[in-house]
Amino acid sequence: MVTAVAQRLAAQRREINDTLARLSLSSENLQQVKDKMRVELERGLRKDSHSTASVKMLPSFVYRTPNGTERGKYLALDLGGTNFRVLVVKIRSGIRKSVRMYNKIYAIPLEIMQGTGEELFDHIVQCISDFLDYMGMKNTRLPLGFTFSFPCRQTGIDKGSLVSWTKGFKATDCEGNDVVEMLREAIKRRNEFDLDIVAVVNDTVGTMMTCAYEDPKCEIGLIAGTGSNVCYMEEMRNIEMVEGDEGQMCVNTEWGGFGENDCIEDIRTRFDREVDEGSLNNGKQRFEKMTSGMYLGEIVRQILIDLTRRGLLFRVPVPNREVQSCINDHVVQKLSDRLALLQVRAILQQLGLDSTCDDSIIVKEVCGTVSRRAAQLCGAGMAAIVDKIRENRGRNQMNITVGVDGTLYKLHPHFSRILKDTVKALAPQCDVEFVLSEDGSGKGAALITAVIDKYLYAMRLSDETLMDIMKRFRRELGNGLCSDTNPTATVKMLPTFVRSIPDGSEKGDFIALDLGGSAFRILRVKVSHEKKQTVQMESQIYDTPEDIIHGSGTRLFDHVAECLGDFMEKQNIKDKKLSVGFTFSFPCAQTKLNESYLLTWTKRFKASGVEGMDIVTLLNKAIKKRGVDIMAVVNDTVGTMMTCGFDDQRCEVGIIIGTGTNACYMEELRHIDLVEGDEGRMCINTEWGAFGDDGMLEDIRTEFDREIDRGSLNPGKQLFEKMVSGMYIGELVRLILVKMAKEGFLFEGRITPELLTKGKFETKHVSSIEKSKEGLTKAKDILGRLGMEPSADDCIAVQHICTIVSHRSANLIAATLGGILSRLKDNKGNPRLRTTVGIDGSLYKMHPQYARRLHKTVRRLVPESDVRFLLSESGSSKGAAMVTAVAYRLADHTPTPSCKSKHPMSMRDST
Ligand code: 0WK
Ligand code: 0WK
Ligand code: BGC
Ligand code: BGC
Repeated sequence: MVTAVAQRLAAQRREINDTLARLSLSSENLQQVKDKMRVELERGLRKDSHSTASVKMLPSFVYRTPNGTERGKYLALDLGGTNFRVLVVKIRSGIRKSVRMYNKIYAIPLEIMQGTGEELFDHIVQCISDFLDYMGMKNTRLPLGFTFSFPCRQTGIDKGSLVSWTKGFKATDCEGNDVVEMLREAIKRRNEFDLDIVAVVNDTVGTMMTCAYEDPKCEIGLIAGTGSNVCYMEEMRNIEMVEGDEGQMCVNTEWGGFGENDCIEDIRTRFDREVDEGSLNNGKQRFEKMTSGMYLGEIVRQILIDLTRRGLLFRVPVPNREVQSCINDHVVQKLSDRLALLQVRAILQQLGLDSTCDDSIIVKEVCGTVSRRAAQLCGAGMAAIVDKIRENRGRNQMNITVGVDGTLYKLHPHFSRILKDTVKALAPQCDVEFVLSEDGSGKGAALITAVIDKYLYAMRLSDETLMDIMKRFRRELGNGLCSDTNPTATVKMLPTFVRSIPDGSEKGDFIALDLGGSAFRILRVKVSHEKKQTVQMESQIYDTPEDIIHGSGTRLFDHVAECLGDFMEKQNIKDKKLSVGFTFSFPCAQTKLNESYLLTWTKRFKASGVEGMDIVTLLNKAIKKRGVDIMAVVNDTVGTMMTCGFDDQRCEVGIIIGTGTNACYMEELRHIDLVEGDEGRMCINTEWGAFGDDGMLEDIRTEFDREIDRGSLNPGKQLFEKMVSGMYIGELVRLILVKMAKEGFLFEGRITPELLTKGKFETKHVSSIEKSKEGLTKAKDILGRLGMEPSADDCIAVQHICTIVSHRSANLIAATLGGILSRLKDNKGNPRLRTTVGIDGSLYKMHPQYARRLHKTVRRLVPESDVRFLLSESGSSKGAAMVTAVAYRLADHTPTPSCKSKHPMSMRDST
């Protein structure tokens, strides 16, 4: 009897051992797995075999690990592990180097994981909204790093299309789509806040960055959690899917797919195949299904069912599904632990399984075997990677650190040790240290955002900062208007003596000169009054060669006079006595419509002997009574406002965003101390280009802004203009490109003399590079013409930099315009302001996104206003003619009480 029982038990034992033996891997097996993994790594990197490789080796566009100089405040999302987390991360650099984080965990219900893509991303945005509310940060526009723990084919740091869902996710209409775009669209749909998604990273990459922040030797990221994956720093020369051979890039291996080409069928068991068949993505992620937390429990369950069916376990009959739903990786972890058998039985009890002591031993053994195999397989895979890195560097010995995260690694009692032992055994020439990531990959995502943003961070201005700039500017408006503070005010608030916008009664035949923008134009403007008021214009553009605008004032005005002579010749109006409206786009202290003293040159002009002089006198001297009469001098902003006022009576603000930048608006006369009188309004030329000349913007000016100023014709002046206007934006981008190239972030560190030459990278280049469709090709062409050979990702980075610089310009102008709009609203004492802003200038007109961004930010900063932006189709000269017509009418007929200037200049004799 005893012998029969013992024999039966021994036979059963043998059967169980046989079953478990198939899950036990010998060192030969593991060596083979390592070798096969190595082959698949290489195949994934090579162009010719990439598409069929089971290990996809996806470029991450992360070129280096943190170096402690990162700083700033970032939002981060962490999607794809057990928990979905939203985080805010504050990074300090230098002596106070630190990272402080606050996060909130949100559930992703199954119906969302497996619903539509739109529902999933709306859910994500809802969680962000809740988090921002909770943190009181709804109006803060922070850069965001998005940890998206699924295989993504990236074409840039902020562009990545989902290859296929893994783990428990299966949302529709996502695979093949850009996950950053899907998130952006969801944010737009919610229309509650705005975020700058700067980077999308895999959780392995985020984990590597998080650990590398503490340990610079960390160049590998491992996730052993719900899913399983690794990334590492590969040599660019080996990554054939990305251009460039210099330096390194982090590659997301997606080793979970290892074996999808049947290369590990020899070690896959029927239990593995059953788990695969029962999964959401049959045939996919075969390696993951043998190694990660989501599946270990399932493998154990399959084995227990098999053993039960064969009468080797739980001799009491147990319904399959029962066993299915209750064994998951947590159970496996518990059961593999040093738990006393009683406790194992207790757990099985909880799962509704009556078990004997033998059963518990067998269950514990099965769990141990399954998780041991998982750890060994990961160890074999890791050994392949560390050995590849060692060989990449041609070293015999190598120390390296692996940053690790994931519940399986963290919680399983033996997993990490077995993995480490396997690596040691299979890669003896590598001394591999495993560092557990304390803070998850969200921190890493923020660090990546910071790395990218290291140079650009300071250029990203949150709404809070913009609001603050708006307030500062608003104060400067007041200082400029008040006679006590005007002398020290940076925003000079220059009276223009234009008292109203066109009222439709203007008429006459005028000559308009338009000097100071990118083109010097002379126009003939006929304002007639048949049925309705119409304006006819003929114009001609004349050169303003460098030697003229940098020569003497006499030569400059003689040049203007010559051009005028030539124009009048061509117009056959030599003998006609015409009034001239002179658009002179520089800061002038006007004492009356046709007496205007140049305060200082700006933009490209630097003619001597003009600053402090009345330019009408200078021009008159040059034209020597050519039968023309200069009736009015206007700033181009004023001309633009008048031109737009001709079509829209509500227009009371004029803005130029061109070579230079400036704004004017209709101010209440009672507020203009520098002009007598309190009735009515007068147009004020703010000269906002000089905002910050007193150091008021030092907190937002960057090293690049300082470099621009140092290299300019007028250092220390027009500091605001130098941060935002067309004359400088191209140069700002060039300086950033040179800096990032010098630091090896771009162009593999190579810089041509052309790119090192000031002014070679123009603002028109920025505009064309930001064109969504052909922008990247343009970048290649433009840089190619500067002798550069940019890689595809260089072009993406260049486009990104152009976007940041031009976006800052639009945001800053929105803030100063916001200051004017809020003043206009207060002047009118209305709860809501309805007004029109006339606008002109090549940057605003040519740049593909500029206008949209400006309008959007104005709406956010000044919500209590309805602003219509009216583009001036015909330039400021029509407006100048309008002013001249008004001046002419006033000069002729009833003298309205002209307001006398109290400007110190007016005290001078205007001879
Ligand atoms: C924590 C990381 C997250 C990653 C997760 C993986 O912050 O990005 O996806 O670990 O571990 P799991 O939660 O899947 O066990
Ligand atoms: C066109 C206006 C002119 C103004 C110019 C500014 O007619 O008065 O100076 O726009 O734009 P920019 O040519 O500097 O881009
Ligand atoms: C995904 C990887 C991810 C890993 C760990 C896998 O299913 O494909 O992108 O890194 O899980 O979360
Ligand atoms: C000048 C302004 C002008 C603006 C736009 C600035 O440099 O100071 O007077 O309105 O450029 O052309």
